[in-house]
Amino acid sequence: MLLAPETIADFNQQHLDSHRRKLAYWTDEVGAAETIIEKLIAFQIAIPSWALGTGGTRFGRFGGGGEPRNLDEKIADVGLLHALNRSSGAISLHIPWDIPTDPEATRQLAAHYGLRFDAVNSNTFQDQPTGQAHSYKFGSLQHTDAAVRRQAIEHNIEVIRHGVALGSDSLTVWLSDGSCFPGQLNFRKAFDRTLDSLQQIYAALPDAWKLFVEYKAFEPNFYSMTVGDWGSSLLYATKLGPKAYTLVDLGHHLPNANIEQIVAILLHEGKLGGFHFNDSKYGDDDLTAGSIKPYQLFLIFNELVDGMDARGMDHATGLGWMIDASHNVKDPLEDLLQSVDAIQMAYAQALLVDRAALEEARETNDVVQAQELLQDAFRTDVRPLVAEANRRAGGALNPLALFRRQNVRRQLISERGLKTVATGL
Ligand code: LRH
Ligand code: MN
Repeated sequence: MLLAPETIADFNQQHLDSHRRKLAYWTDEVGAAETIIEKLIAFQIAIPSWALGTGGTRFGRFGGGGEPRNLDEKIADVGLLHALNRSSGAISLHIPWDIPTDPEATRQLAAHYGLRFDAVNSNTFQDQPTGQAHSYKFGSLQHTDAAVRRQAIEHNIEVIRHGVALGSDSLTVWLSDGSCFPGQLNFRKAFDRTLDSLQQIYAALPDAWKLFVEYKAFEPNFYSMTVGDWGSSLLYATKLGPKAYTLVDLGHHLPNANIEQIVAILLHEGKLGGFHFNDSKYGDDDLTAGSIKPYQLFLIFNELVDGMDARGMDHATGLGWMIDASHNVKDPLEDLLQSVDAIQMAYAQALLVDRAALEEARETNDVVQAQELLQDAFRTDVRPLVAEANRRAGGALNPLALFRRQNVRRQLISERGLKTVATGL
């Protein structure tokens, strides 16, 4: 056991006095503190099974050692994150990178760490070395060849079967389909073929399941993407039916897109299914959430709290909260701890916003006051609340500091070796 509960309790005991001093401001001054702490405890973020190693880029990969060699070790790593912050209580699998060969054993192992399975992800953006008759070079669900579309549809239905065996209740479909050059693709035919293919996948969904249609502006196609923006994703999800929703990956937008406005409208339409949280400066950089544009992450949560309350949605269970990241220069587990922390802070700050005063400022066009109300919340240090939520849930006051103090990576290297490479990105 890499992290015994006593180790966490000892760590918290050593930091309790300074924590209590910081928390005092909150519990004394801010009436909402208790509510925010309870909401943070309930708020669980799914960890991607494909982001537990050092993916690198096409220019190079600089592994840090001790990477998980199989699904069981991946579940153990997510279990470790969850033990540290008690906010990573779910894992999102990617098939075939992480096929659960013994789903019941996998389910029990996950339950042992307090984990459930969030959305399962299909993969028709790579050709598998074996067992795949047709190439996805020119796409999958859009492909001009019905046999290729059939193969991709069958794969998605198989992924649903894996998900059912694990207790998941949603499928995320991200398509790399599109074109690299003008003239290459008949956009209308590609749309119709993709819709028809998605309809066959939709028809295979169990009753209580959701289908998340993830859009992306570019990469690996660089002229058009067949599900290229929120509008096309919304169109597919609307034409598919009530179990289909859009999925917002923060890195999948063109530069300077107003993602918080997109989120507000999709939520208002009842067609927002969930998120792939990360951050980016240029493209789909898959960087640590909140590391480049923390104010944008706050503004997104501000729209989420506003819109979910307007629809009476439960914050913790109403949407799919998932991270999608890949790592080049950071320890994958440290990076994920930072992302969960940033998401918790953005959520806590959004819960601080005085919504009645904000609405009044908006209705009276008091632009300055509206900005002041948002920035007051964003400029408020909510870290003591996040730490207290972690502590009350049995986690560490400072998960990253304890991860480092315990030399977890060195322990993983001694257990798994320096050269292990995890499947995924
Ligand atoms: C595509 C994407 C998608 C996943 C993949 C790992 O860029 O965001 O969500 O399937 O990354
Ligand atoms: Mn994604």
